[in-house]
Amino acid sequence: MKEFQTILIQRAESVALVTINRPDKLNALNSICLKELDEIITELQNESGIRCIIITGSGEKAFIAGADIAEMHAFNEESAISYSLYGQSVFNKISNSRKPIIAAINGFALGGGSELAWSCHLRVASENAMFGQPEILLGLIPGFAGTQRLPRLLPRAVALELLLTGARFSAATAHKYGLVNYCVPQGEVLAKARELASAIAAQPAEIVALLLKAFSWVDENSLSDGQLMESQLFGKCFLTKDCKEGMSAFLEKRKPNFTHS
Ligand code: CO8
Repeated sequence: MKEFQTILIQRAESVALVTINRPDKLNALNSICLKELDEIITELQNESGIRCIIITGSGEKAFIAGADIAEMHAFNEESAISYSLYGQSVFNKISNSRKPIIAAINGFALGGGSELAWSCHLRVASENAMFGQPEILLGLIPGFAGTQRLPRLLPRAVALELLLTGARFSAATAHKYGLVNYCVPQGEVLAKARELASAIAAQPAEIVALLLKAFSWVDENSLSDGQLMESQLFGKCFLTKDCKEGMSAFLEKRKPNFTHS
């Protein structure tokens, strides 16, 4: 298996743990890191033994403290656009993943770090996590879709205030806004993310993929188009073995034995 420079990968019980590993730079995302994240997400899509993915940051202090400012400092307009487009494509790969991806946010999640968290399907934060889109304070706007995803997750005025002021906000506030599913004591974030991942990994994988596909259309389509697409995907459930197994098990008053096929 491929060795990565900036990413650690552990696989256990159908769950892959991807750790952004630049603790001396608070896991800031540089171009190597982004490319490796791109590669590992693609690789994990194709691993039949993996049914859920967790992304976290190395150490107790940071999830990801943003895009690497030292690297961005040398950008011009062209390279900035191209890096932004590439980052967006990697984060889209995360949000369009057919396997659920959980962000385990264990500290600072700033700028690109927040944007990565917003692109995950579910988010678990530790009480010491600190969020924010501080790009404005650096003379920037978000480039990894923060201007687009945050207003889809929050009331618009709240999102705009956060983007305009660059204010940091705590995990408790993120939880109050509904931005994170859970806010847990420091040190327990991975355990909670694993608990959630195990519960999801136990579900029939093909059906989970269909569900994520249906869910991903919420932002892009009208209710009536979304309903049409849902019907198509509902039909596809009946092409899987697990669909028959799930309903047979109910009728036979036994637990389903899903084979993820
Ligand atoms: N980029 C590069 N290096 C970083 C970053 C970063 N985002 N964050 C921290 N570091 C480095 C520091 O430079 C320092 O390195 P060194 O020891 O070599 O000087 C090391 O990590 C430790 O950081 P601090 O000493 O600053 O630690 P503190 O505990 O004092 O502070 C903070 C922690 C508050 C998190 C502080 O480091 C900070 O403010 N970091 C920057 C946060 C930020 O502004 N993030 C947003 C960046 S912009 C962005 O993400 C845009 C995304 C879209 C890009 C689109 C591309 C075109």
